[in-house]
Amino acid sequence: LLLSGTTAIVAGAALTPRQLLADTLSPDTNSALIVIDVQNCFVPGGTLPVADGKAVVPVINHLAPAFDNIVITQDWHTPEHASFASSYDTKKPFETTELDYGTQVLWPDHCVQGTDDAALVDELDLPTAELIVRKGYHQHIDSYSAFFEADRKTPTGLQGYLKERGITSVYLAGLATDFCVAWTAIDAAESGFTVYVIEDACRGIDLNGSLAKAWDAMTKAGVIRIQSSSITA
Ligand code: VGL
Ligand code: ZN
Repeated sequence: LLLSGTTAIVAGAALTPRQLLADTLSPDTNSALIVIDVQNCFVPGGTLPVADGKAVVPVINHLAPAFDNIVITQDWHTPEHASFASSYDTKKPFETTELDYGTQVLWPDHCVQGTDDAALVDELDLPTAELIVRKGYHQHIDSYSAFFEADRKTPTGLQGYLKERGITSVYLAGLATDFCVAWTAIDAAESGFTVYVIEDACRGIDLNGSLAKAWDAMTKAGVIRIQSSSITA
């Protein structure tokens, strides 16, 4: 954050003096809230529960009316997906393996297409959401990011959707901070969007220090860390 008089330059985007002084952000018609993987699998009772994961739901529901544009993502794996430990003879969940595209963390079976585990959390109340992006549906490629799959080459189409609709700023919320939120945030920044991650609208897995590493990588990529209290309609 470079402060020069009354204007701050954040990753190329100028915040107006009003936004700076009032310490608030007002999403405009060129902003979108991206709600990442708030699915039964990632909350307590699911197959890959994130501690306190359900706490993001009321925060996101409260934020939603401030946004003209809302996109939802769903982790959406095939049975026997390459990211499941159970797909390998000798692997246990949270170990890693080497795949064509690099090191892959192996997870418990989770978010299998069409199951109740993969459904959005019931209490999520986003009637105005325009698009649901599903990802991780290629058997041999994982996809934490909502923009590019783990081979870092295969696009999901989300960048085209947002750019074609004139979206320039994205606000991220959901699960998990250190995996799908972080990868989505970094890809969004690299794709030229102004990116805000709403910290209290996210929860992390924190596997071997992954949460601190993710914030570090997001900050280096120019992602802006904010709290939901900064957002006003
Ligand atoms: C996620 C691990 C595996 C996530 C998805 O949504 O953060 N994490 N699949
Ligand atoms: Zn997954």
